[in-house]
Amino acid sequence: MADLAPGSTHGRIRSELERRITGGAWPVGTRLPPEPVLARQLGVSRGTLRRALGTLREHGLIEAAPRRGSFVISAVRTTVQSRQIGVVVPSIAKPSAASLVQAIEDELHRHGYSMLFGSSGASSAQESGRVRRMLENGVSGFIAYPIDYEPDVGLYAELKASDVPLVFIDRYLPGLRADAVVADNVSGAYEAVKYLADIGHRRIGFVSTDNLATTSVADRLQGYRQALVAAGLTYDDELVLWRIPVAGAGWELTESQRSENGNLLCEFLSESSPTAVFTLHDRLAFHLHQAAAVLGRRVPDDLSIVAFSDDPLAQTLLPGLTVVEQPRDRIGRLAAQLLVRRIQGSGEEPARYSLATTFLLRRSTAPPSAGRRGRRGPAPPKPRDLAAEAMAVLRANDAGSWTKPSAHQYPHQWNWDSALVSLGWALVDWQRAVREIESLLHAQWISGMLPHIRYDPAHLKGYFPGPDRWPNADRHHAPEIPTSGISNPPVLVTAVRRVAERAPDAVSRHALLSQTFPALERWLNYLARERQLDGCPLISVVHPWETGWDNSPRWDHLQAAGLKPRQPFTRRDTEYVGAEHRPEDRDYDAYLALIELLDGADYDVRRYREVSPFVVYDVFFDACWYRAATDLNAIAESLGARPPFERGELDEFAAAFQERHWDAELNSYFDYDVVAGRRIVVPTPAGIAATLSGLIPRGRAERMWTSYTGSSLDLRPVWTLAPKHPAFDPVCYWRGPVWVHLNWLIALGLATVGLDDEASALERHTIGLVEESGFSEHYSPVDGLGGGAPRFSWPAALVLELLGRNRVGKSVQPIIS
Ligand code: 2M8
Repeated sequence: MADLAPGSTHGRIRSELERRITGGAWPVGTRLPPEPVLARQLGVSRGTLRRALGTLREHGLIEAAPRRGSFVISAVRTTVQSRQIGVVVPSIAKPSAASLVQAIEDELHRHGYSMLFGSSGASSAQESGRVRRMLENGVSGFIAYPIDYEPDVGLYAELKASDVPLVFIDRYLPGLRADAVVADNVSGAYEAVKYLADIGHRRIGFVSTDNLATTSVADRLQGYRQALVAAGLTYDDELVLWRIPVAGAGWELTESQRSENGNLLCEFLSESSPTAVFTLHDRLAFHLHQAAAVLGRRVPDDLSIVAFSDDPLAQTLLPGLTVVEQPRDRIGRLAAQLLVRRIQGSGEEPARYSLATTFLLRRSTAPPSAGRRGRRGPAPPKPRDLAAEAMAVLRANDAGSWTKPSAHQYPHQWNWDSALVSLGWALVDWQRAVREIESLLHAQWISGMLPHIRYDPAHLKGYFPGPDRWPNADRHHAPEIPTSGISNPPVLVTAVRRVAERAPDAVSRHALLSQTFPALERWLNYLARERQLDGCPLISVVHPWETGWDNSPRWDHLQAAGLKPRQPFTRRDTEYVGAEHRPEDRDYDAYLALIELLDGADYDVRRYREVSPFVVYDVFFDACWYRAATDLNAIAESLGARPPFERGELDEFAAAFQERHWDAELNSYFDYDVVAGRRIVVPTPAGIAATLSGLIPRGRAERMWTSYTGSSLDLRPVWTLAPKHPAFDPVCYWRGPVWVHLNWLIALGLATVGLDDEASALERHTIGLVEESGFSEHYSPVDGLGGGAPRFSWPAALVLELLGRNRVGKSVQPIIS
């Protein structure tokens, strides 16, 4: 396969030939050596050479004369681009393609472009053949509708790598960062299925073709599952038929396929007895309609049918088919506009556009008749809708490619929030979980540091401090992605591993792991190398916000320094949340002053420690790092790569962890103040949470947990400061309240050391707390009442995660399935 990347063989050959022409070695009029000779001289295949020659032709340097070869016609490269666009679709006969292509062509024409059309059939060989031929003919970019089974991902990756403008339509290739314009398949399917549930159906089926890895199919299935959850129905394999093969290239079915499909559908209707079915597209609805007729079932009296609409067939069926209409005209037009913008050099980040669908209610749906509802016994009990509420919170806080922790109080992307929130998304919309992770990683600094906030430039007024408080940070990250200058507990690696476990298929799993791996490795390496002081392998944490436990009494020693920032400031955090839930002004003075010191040291921890009173080894942060390193090693192994952290390095870290954090007298693990050179002995559950590292022996973990429960009186677990401590405050932020994400992490730790029953009990309790008090930022351990910001993302995501499996660590039964 010809390599198209600039630093690639093709790029090299093209530059070499260009140099000969522009440098005068081949003056205007020179006839180039015949292709086989030139290919041999340059040591490349003829395919690669042709591709390079094609580009030179595009640039106006050479011209091909029939049967005489290629001639140099100019020594100056012209920038005139071809006004032709390549459009490839599986088949023009495919109903979903025809109107898309029409819309694309109209729009391209409006912009002065014309279209070269290719039909990729059902084979990736044909797909890449068509694309390559078009490239040779000098198209300026592509709009591609990838084939249903095993599209040529490598080919499209090559196009991307060579900066050939590319926009996908209808579906996209997971893991490939390219523009894509698709219907909002998840919401469209959700709306249809939710409608069926709302009119009383309890046995709602889904009929699909077998290309579940195709994103449009996966997303419609996802929407189906989400609607079931929202309606309190349980996903039932029996009600999902996905074994129907995609029709051939000409969209035709052979006689035997027709009867085979008919049999499958009849079997499905008789054995699973759905009262309503949502179909992947309307041709399947049409066949289903026929199968129902064969069985003597009437639509909609005995069977309601809704389809995702692909073609005008929907309007011809009697009774008229209720459909989710795809905005095909808008998809085609937007794809063409985007591509033209790309060709004209727009530097926008690649984006995925999901265009809203329209639900068209016709006559193929009706409430289930009493008789049929009774066929499979009584309707399931009215479900609790905690999962639906949780999903609604996530959706409300969804900023597109990341989730705000809460709508007003925290309008940006937070590092450890997003990491944990991706676990919830993974259950309701796996691709969305991947986007959450990707957008976090896009904010990575050149050094590998992954900042604790990725600011949303549209909401800078809503939160203090903004990027202007980290002025020198600008030099360390991509200019268009403003960030803070500190990091967060590295729970992301563990989250990525879990999200990968939930991948819809092996290809997506591999794509997620292989694509995130390098960035995750750089982050852990940054922490292990750039945050080391005095040869100690533990991580130097430079700011209370970096720990995530902002105003925990673990950091009260900072107050002794009486820090004040140079620049004045106005807090915004108490505008939305009562001051009693928030840190004090003097805490903010210290936070801002530390930022000034850190920024002044240009984020170099060694320079910073010279001037700062705050450098700690946070027991929980260190534990998260160790867990992340072992998780990353496991990811590497699953990818067949060499584990990045060697045993020796991990052992050294483990030894330092025990030495600095374990207090044998108090039988617990504590933080360490690097500046004062002593342990910080404050009774919080940070040491218990550190069990997630796998570094704490079971006996010690058990004793810590028993001592915690023993001193917990009747309070809700897990308080963040012992109630006997003078600073205990049940409503103030990190000075006592219970946090759902911390409970989740502690349960993970308990399960890690084998305290499974304790972990389960804590998980159950946590779900109960949310059921009782909603999705709050935190909860009072005294009465369980919610505090801080409302409708918070991580309780929503983690409740979904907890409901979605039986046990931490031994996951696997998603609620939704
Ligand atoms: C809280 O921290 C931010 C600063 O990062 C704030 O108070 O403005 C903490 O609870 C932190 O752990 C959390 O990640 C963040 C967003 O939920 O809020």
